[in-house]
Amino acid sequence: MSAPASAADQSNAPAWVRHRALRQWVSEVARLSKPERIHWCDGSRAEYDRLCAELERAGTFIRLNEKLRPNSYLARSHPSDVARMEDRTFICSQDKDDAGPTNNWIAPREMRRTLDRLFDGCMRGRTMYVMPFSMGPIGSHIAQIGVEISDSAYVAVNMQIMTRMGRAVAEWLGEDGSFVPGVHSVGVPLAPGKKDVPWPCNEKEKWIVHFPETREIWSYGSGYGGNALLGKKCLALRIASVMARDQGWLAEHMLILGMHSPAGEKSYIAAAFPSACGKTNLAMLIPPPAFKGWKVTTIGEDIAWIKPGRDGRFYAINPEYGLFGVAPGTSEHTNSNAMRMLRENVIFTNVALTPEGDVWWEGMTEQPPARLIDWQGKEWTPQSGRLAAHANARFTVPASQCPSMDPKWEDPQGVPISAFIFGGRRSSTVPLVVEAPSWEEGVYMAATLGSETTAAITGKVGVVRRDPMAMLAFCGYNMGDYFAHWLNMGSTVQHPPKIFRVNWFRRDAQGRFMWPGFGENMRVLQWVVERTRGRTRDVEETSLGLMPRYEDLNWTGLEKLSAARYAELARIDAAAWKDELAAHDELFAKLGKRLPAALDARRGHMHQKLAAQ
Ligand code: O2Y
Ligand code: MN
Repeated sequence: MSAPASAADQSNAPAWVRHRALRQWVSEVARLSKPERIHWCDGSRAEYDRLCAELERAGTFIRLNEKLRPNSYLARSHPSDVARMEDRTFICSQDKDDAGPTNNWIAPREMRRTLDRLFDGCMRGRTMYVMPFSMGPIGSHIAQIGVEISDSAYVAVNMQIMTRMGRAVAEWLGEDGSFVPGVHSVGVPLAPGKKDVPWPCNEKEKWIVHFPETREIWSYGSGYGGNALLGKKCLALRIASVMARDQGWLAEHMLILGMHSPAGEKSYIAAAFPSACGKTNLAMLIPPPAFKGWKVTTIGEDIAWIKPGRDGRFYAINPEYGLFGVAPGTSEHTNSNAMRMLRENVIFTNVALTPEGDVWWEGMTEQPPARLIDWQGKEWTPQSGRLAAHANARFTVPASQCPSMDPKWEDPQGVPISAFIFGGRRSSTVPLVVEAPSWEEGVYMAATLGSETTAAITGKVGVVRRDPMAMLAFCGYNMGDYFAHWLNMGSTVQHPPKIFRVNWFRRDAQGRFMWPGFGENMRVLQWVVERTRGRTRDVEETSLGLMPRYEDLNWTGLEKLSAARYAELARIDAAAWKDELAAHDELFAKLGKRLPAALDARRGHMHQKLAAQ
């Protein structure tokens, strides 16, 4: 039975929406934003195809060659709307200290006044799409429901790939289920008779706003990725991190992979890396031929929600249903699973178009094609002296198409986690792999994670940015409180995962990468798994933690990586570490009084150990 529509119900909800408060909220947003029509997304294939056809007619989508890339599209964004915007992202807690010094903050009352102004009439002339979605398998005790309202059909089709979205979620919500509301507008009302542009966005104002206490998201002015697909960074990380703090779980910027040994043992690892460190490649790793009988499977490649299980272990799910992955650098050599995943049913954004109607991006092939249309729609040749695809060009694709997906990737109970890995892009200082001797020391390692920036997100290249747990841009509350939460979580389970730090990106004096990376990372992962199973007892105790000796890693098939080279990869340079610790001090000083005393003490301890080295 559907709730009877009251006079105030202007939500245009279909009968399958029985949730009175949801209808009421949609009516309120409609009254404010004044769309021409309201469409409730049912999540069907027919709806997806119809919206894609509309996007094609509007010039937003170019349909790719059906033979080369079936059922796939290319979208080109406005040049001002190409990435997440950290400087326009706000955590509007009541108390500024609850957002903390690493987040942008505006008082909620002031922010709501601004939003009232921005959203008043902002959807005029447009369709308002209402999208009930589930982050995680519908009904999983680890999953959460969100409802996004957006005036962008591009967002609606991307949300259908990225989340479990539509009628089934509204039905699961029933009459009174709880959900996180998110409102998104491209911020370009259409005057009567005015023709739309292919990528509407507001060139003057962009806002990505979170109210952590009331668990709301408002996004204005951008149609791109994490700014607009509100299930991903906004809900699954910023809002979920607050829920996780309050409810005793973890919402993390982590991939989850499965390690399957020739003896039939399975272990799951969750790993956090800042953006642009090859997370997707690691999540889909193909072991080198020498690792006969080993298999790596994928549960997720960006976000993990992790809860204590009854058996004293942490259990994790991937809350997403698709991937919004970075295209440049993806190739048969770096990630052949991804290349297979991208053969059909893909939305590409800001990649280049070939004369045959297929896509191309830097790194896809060794030789670029002789002619292309670049991401801005201009003629391109290898002599043009500019990128053909934008550095942050993306693909949106169903996770189910990834050949390495684990049979348990949709298990509502999640998978048990044996190890956490934290890694960054560091050309010096940080050794290949270090195991933390204790949970507390692991939290210190994770909290002080640093990574060199790349052009894709910041525009600046090679500057070390502290990115605690790879959550700097995604933690919805005070980073000091987040560290305290991590410290506490270690004692909520009997068997907390071991914690490791890795660095695949160390360079030699000539500036060349010293570690081959990609599939060869399997050598480190195997050691990690063996450590979690208590197999390799002999390790080197160093001032940074426990490290494998050369003979502890499996070098079969990579004998050219000599013991001397490994020694360089594992070297602890005391002078560099002095500077590194000074950078940790700077981060901790910034966090001030909310920094847990245990981490401050750890820092003192490390100073002593390194000085004694
Ligand atoms: O620019 C964007 O909106 C994408 S950022 C992104 C997308 C997928 C996964 N991770 C990230 C990230 O920045 O961590
Ligand atoms: Mn990410």
